[in-house]
Amino acid sequence: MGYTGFQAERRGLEANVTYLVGREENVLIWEMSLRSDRDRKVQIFPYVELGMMEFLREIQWQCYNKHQLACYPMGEVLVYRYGVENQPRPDETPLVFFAADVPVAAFDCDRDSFVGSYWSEENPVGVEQGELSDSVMYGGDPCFALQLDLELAAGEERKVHIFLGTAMTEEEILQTAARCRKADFAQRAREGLQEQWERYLSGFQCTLADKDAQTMVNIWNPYQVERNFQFSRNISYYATGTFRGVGMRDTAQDILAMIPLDTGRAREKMDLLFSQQYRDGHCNHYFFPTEGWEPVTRIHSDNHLWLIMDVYHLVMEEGSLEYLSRELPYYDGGWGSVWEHVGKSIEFTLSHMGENGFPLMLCSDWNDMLYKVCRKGKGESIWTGMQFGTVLRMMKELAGLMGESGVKYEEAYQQMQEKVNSLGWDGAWFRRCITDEGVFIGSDREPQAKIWLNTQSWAVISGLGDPDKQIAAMDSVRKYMDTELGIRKIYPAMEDYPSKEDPLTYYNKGCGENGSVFCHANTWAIIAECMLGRSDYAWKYYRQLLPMVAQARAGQERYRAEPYVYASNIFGPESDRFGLANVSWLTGTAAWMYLAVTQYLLGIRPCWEGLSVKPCLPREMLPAVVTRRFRGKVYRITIRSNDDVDVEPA
Ligand code: IFM
Repeated sequence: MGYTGFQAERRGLEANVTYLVGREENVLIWEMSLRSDRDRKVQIFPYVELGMMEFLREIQWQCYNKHQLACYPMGEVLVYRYGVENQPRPDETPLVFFAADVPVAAFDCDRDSFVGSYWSEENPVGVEQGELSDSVMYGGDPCFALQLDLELAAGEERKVHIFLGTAMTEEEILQTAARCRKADFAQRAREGLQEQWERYLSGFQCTLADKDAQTMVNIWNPYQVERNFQFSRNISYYATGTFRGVGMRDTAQDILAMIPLDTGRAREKMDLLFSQQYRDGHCNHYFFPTEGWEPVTRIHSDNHLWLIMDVYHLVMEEGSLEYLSRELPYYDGGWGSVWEHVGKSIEFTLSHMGENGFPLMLCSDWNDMLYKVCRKGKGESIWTGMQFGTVLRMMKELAGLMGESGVKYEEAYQQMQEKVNSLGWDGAWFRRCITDEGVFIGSDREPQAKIWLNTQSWAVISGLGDPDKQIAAMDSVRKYMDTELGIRKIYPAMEDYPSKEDPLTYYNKGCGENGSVFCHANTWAIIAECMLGRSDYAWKYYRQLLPMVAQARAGQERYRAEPYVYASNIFGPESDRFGLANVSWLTGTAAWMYLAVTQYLLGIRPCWEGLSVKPCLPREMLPAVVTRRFRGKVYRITIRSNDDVDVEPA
């Protein structure tokens, strides 16, 4: 885990390169090993195209900003200095360096000198000529290129290390490069990484009959969880780091899956999120701790409620109320304990109810697209009502543990229950929201977008739906929304709804928010089916979205995403590209899929009294064995059937 390797062989010369970042230094290590079948001279040209720290600057203003760039040698180390005057945090803009642990025969710092005017990186002129020109660059387009001349004896294996790193000063660069060049540095970095991942992944391991599921549970799903947790939606192959920052709702959900694996890291992120909450209980929507930019202050009806889920899960994982008394700042001044913070979340929703008794949508709920139903400030979210119900139950339980009365939470829950089962019920499923004009969206009476997945699954998750309605709603999901590649988010997709002039969405039919298989929302359907005890449906919904299964079923050319990471969505049947997976890596699917399989299908859930084990697996998945770290101990759990489990210290 945590490294990438490439291998090549040509005319008797074998080359392997592994790239990794260890824990000790801010350095990308390139570990290269070479072996030749005969004595020969080999030249290596490690090369890096350097940018301007922010890609937008390079696109918009390269012609001017290039005046502020410098790239030059310091002994055998190359250094890149990016002019910092316009950087958001000038004091934190580092120098970049490039070094090797073998003698450097020559170098280039100027990209034109290395690549050549009108040449390309496919055939750089420096490589063709077999000699770099020792170019320096003060104003222009920078690069790092080294020329390493080696002599290999037949059969000999030679290791070469190259280091691409950052440091604040030239002095620090020299010190870092010296530490990197020590004989065992790369090996220690590799071992450190291995230990780190092993510690993380050993929190939950399973043996399952379904080996695809086992691979996802043991390795790739928690790996994706970690990447999401680390980067929020800030960087990926898709998101660019320019506007998404740390999203309140996204990050609060990412935290849910980090809690069982590393409560320390989860706590740190929770502290950060709570510092974006205002004294009235609402939260900033996105913020930018790395860039230091102003946050996006739009108020959405769901953001502040996700925080309660984090707190509840953390308390149950730790079996301690200690985090509730932690004092944290409010964004608009003052401090409060975490218990006070979450109390404010509840108060905010209670004081922002619409005229039908559901929470005001404000600037949309979980479903981004709904911002259009509430532009006049009157639109209401039935789904947020269900999310509210879910966290009210958590608050009631926490209040009991705190020795306080939970009556106000119970009363609010009952009021919401009454609304959900009357106004919220459409006859065969639950409605989704109410527009400013009082139209119920997600109703059979409407011509399009008649049924929405989230209000069916959350009617079960919140427990708000009457028992017969919960079953009817999830049956409607199966009847109208399920496909062989997952459950659609809405059905039917919208074309000109509510009107051609002002449509609710510009997404094409079957794409993204408009009727794709939205993988994140599928996770809640799995959980809901588990809560209803319907293991066959739950497992079907889980298995059909395993990335390797979806890819195999759709066909590689149709699916076009990695077979080991969850994608945000897959184009639905109403698109002519049904089966095309989009936005893999950074999606709330990772965290919730992890919860769905570990806490609901395998059913291993922390609660105040200890570890509750209530699996919901179909017969063909039995038996299953899990090891789970919990409150400092490791347990081995054998699931022989959903009613026959053994828990013993591992
Ligand atoms: O909930 C959102 C998320 O914040 C960003 N991606 C889409 C989701 C559904 O609209």
